[in-house]
Amino acid sequence: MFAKLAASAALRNARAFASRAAPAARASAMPLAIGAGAAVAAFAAPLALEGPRTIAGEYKTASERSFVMIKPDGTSRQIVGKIIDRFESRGYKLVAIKSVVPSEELAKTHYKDLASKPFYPALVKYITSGTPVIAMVWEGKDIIRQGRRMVGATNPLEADPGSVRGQYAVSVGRNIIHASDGFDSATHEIGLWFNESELAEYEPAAWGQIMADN
Ligand code: IDP
Ligand code: MG
Repeated sequence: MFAKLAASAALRNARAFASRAAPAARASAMPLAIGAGAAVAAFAAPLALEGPRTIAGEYKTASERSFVMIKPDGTSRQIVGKIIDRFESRGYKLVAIKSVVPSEELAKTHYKDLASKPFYPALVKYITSGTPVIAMVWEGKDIIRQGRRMVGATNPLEADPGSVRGQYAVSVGRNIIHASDGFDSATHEIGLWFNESELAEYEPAAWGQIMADN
């Protein structure tokens, strides 16, 4: 019952977001919230979004958004700031951030496409170990593709040495970080981990310079 209510609330939120033509006209920006054990409000993700703009912004524009998560090993190793710095320094916009100790239901939903894999039970156990993950939404031009490049290949052995996994990880089972692998998954994952009211709408000082095409 709760899941159904949460799903319809999340869907309503996402649709309301999708229907907004002018993001600048949106109501007051929400403050960024970070706090251990923050509750995750929407367990069931809004999937059936309409129009080009979803909770993940608009693909291939400066409003594109990706879900990026520092996994428990990244938090435990105290490299959260270093990882955030890479995205911030590159010029991407931090739209939302919170510390979450994921429930089993949330972890299983997030990784549901991998449910048949032999490593799935261990993966869920690792994500729900009790050490928080840092759930984030980053925004900007090509953030989905660029985010994947910055994160590096799934197996750190194949990750570019300049990537997060290439610099900080050695094992595929402890690869530090997650980033959405496409616009559909970004829409699904942002909707799963965040309510629309948690996503800030603001313009960083150098945004126009950084996102300019000419
Ligand atoms: P991704 O995180 O690069 O998108 P996926 O294939 O979606 O990679 O796998 C999700 C996560 O599952 C990986 O980041 C890693 O934590 C874990 N994983 C993937 N393949 C393996 C494996 O072969 N052994 C153990 N864990 C794995
Ligand atoms: Mg993946």
